[in-house]
Amino acid sequence: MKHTAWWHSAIFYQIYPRSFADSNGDGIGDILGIIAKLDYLQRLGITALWLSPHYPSPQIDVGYDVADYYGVAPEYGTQDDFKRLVDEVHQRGMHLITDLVLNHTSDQCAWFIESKSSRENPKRDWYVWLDGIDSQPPNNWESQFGGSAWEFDPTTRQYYYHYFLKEQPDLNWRNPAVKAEMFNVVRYWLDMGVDGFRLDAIGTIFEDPLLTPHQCDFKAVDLFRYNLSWLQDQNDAPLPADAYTRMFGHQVDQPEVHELFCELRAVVDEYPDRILIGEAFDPAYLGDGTNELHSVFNFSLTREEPLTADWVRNNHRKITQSFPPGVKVCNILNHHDGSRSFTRYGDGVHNFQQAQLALATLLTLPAVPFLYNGEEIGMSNHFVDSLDQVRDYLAMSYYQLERAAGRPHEEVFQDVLRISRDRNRTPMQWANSPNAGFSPAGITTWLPVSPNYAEGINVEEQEVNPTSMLNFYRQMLALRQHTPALIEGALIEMAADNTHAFVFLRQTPEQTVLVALNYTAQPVHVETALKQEMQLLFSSASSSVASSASELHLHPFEIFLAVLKQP
Ligand code: ISL
Ligand code: CA
Repeated sequence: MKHTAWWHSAIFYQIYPRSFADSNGDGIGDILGIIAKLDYLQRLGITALWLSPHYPSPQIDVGYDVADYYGVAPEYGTQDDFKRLVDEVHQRGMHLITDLVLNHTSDQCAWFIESKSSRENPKRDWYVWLDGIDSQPPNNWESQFGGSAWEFDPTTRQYYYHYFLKEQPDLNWRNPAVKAEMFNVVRYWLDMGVDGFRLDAIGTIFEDPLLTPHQCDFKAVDLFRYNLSWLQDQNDAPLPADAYTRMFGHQVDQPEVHELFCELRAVVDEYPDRILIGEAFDPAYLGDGTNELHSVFNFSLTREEPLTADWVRNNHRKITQSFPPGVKVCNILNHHDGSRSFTRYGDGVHNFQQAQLALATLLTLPAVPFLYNGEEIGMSNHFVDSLDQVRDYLAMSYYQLERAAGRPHEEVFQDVLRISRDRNRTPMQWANSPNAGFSPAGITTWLPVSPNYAEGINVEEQEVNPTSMLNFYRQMLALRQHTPALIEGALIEMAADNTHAFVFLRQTPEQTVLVALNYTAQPVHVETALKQEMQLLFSSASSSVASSASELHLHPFEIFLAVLKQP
């Protein structure tokens, strides 16, 4: 019998631990909180979890600044709590992958504190230290979060390199001791039973050893400015498509990463059924399909504007052409870095239906779907009220740069709200009660709770409402898991030039499913040339008028699935 890897048929759910469930009422989510919600997740149809960083951290980048790779953040719980989480997940037949931040540590990590202590310290070379040139940084490289990528250390009078915040110094992966230590970390968590890792920012691990300066007439902060004005429709002078490459090209995607992935894969393969999923969209990271990463994220499916049939179809074609056959890419529309899709894909009138379509898209394409906590109840972006509530230092970095450039507070703060990833990281809304049931009444949660929990955007009320987003998610997840063609079937396009609806078959030797997704507010008529009879699996329209497989009459925003009878 063919052995199908567990993750090929998985539905993943990202838990952002700080915002998921607070068991001890301190305003911060924690591991016991997660354990208490595992039954909820299982009933939702989730089969695997991705946990954002759970390590001790000063939380300058909400855990993506790791201070101790062998520990558990005390505000999240203990090692025993974490072990219990792994056990409880496994007892339910689910899997758990954790986040592994390889590129950088926190500046509070013992390794960096040692490295920084003197030029002679044995760990000096664990990070990227260089002399300045005429009291200037070693070159003009910038941090992706704005400003120079080099920070001067007055004690040892050298600069260290940081691709992200200055509190996130980059490790020197050309030092074998760094690699050995990190592989220890990997074995440590695999020994504890985690089923694999989501590899953070893996394109950034190596930099150009020649330190070639970039040739740009703009700064990293201009990329933020540009994106903001584009979001507000103020700018259609397109940013050159290669702007990010021109800015950061020498700081990312160096060829040595492939050798490293081969070694990392060998470590992970010492254990049965463990996986590596790279936070990157590059088929090259998969090696020959067996020797580097197991999968990467299909970030190019995500977009700022509502999904369209052409967008999804073209993305599917692109994936088919650029990824080796048989590879399972990971599809994702929501995560902790991006604006929530309920807001992003909504036209302001049909957001609910557009969110349902987005889920149907994720669950019917040939890929491994990843969901993000809160999307199952239709959580939307929520802005903080004032600067002191901002927790995302990326946004604060932008704020400081813009203020230093002389722009007024009020104006820059409006930009900060749009940039700040806080908008999509607010606490999970469990109930229509104070603090949305995330924390007890009267507690100040680490980020403000969105007030729309009182308008039905909460788990408790949606549980008992048959037409809620939650029950739609539950129904669609179950449908996918009970329909083998949606998991393993090949995708065959139908009506390939229809600009309103994406219509396709998912087909295995045993089963053929017809999927039709109408991304528009108009009814659509589609002819498919299919001769078979069909049996309805699901329609989001109250009275589906699709009469036969050869002629589909789709309602506005309809999601339609049917099994074709074998001729
Ligand atoms: O969040 C982004 C910009 O808004 C992304 O470009 C992000 O910086 C990039 O995808 C890498 O993200 C990962 O590493 C970062 C961390 O801040 C992100 O939360 C994490 O997903 C540094 O560890
Ligand atoms: Ca807590």
